[in-house]
Amino acid sequence: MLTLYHAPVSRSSRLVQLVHELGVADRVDIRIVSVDENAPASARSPHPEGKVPFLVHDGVEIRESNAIILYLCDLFPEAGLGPQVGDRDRGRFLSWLAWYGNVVEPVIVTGAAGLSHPLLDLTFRGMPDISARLAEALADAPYLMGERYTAADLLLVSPFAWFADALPDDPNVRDWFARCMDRPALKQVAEADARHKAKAA
Ligand SMILES: N[C@@H](CCC(=O)N[C@@H](CS)C(=O)NCC(=O)O)C(=O)O
Repeated sequence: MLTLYHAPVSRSSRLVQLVHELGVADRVDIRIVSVDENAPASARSPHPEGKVPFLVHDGVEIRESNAIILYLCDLFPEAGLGPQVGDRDRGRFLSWLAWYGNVVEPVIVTGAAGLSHPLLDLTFRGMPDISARLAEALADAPYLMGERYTAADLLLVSPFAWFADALPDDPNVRDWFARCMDRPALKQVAEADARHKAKAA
């Protein structure tokens, strides 16, 4: 049994999108939880830090968006949203997922917080390098892995939906952003999230 703990309009929205993109919405129990620390414990995510997304598969707990994405893409390979072991593209796919967590989120979050320090630049580089990596990948292809949309696109596009000002000023990157934002599964999740928010208000 698969249970995904989700708080509407949060980092877990992209995991709900993935469930729809994979075509397995009927196989995943999506439980709406609160990440408000004042909410009663029974309404909060069972994640050890109270966060979302959080996936539980037959009692096995999986944390962190990129780990959950990889786990689901491996569990449901038929959808072709992530190259599998043995595929030459697997390494590139894993690199995008890890780069997101190890570099992109820290750079975008520290930038939004107005923080700067030489050690941050040394460790993570910064937006110019992120822009260059994306522009390079998208110069000759519509998606990060080439001709096909994959979960790497789903993940890497997500911070720019929150921080539109951070979107690189490159026409191919902007076209990629528009293509990824136009996914029916993304619209479906946005509508469902808005309904939950309205009900909770
Ligand atoms: N690196 C984690 C971040 C998860 C995260 O911080 N989620 C936020 C929601 S956007 C959360 O649950 N915040 C509540 C809290 O920190 O207690 C991931 O990508 O899964």
